[in-house]
Amino acid sequence: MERTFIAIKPDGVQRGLVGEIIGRFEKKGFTLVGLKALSVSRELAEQHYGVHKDKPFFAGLVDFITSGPVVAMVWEGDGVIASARKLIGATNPLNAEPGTIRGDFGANIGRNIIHGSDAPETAQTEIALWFTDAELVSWQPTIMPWIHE
Ligand code: IDP
Ligand code: MG
Repeated sequence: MERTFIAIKPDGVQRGLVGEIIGRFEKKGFTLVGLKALSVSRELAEQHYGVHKDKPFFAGLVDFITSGPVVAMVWEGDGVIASARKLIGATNPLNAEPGTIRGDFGANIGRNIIHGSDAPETAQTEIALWFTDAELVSWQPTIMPWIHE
């Protein structure tokens, strides 16, 4: 079963959006298999955003993600990687559709509330970067036959 890495960034946590965001993934029918709140080290931030290290916004991005608590999660489900990106919305919240998390709650590209893996390879790398195997729980919600045929 496919898994993706999702992180509520410090702006989402500070603004009290943790419950709202988790609720959207739950109600969609995905399964929560990992969850923790943490202070992100600069080392973890720089590794996580390594692909952007030459971008002009990299330093600000690392400063921001290390500036307050982050809620890191792993969600499981058929097609969850691409579907989570749709639930999250466009990178710039001003371009994100209403009904998406960034579209409903964001107003600035540097404060876009949430991260989601963009492809199977990045999902695998990011899950391994943020979670140990022991922190992930494999389980089958009993309601699953009503969510997935
Ligand atoms: P994504 O989060 O939608 O995958 P990426 O292009 O991977 O977007 O960029 C990673 C993060 O870097 C974004 O979520 C956003 O926080 C930040 N970012 C991207 N582009 C800009 C920019 O032009 N200015 C400031 N921050 C940016
Ligand atoms: Mg990205």
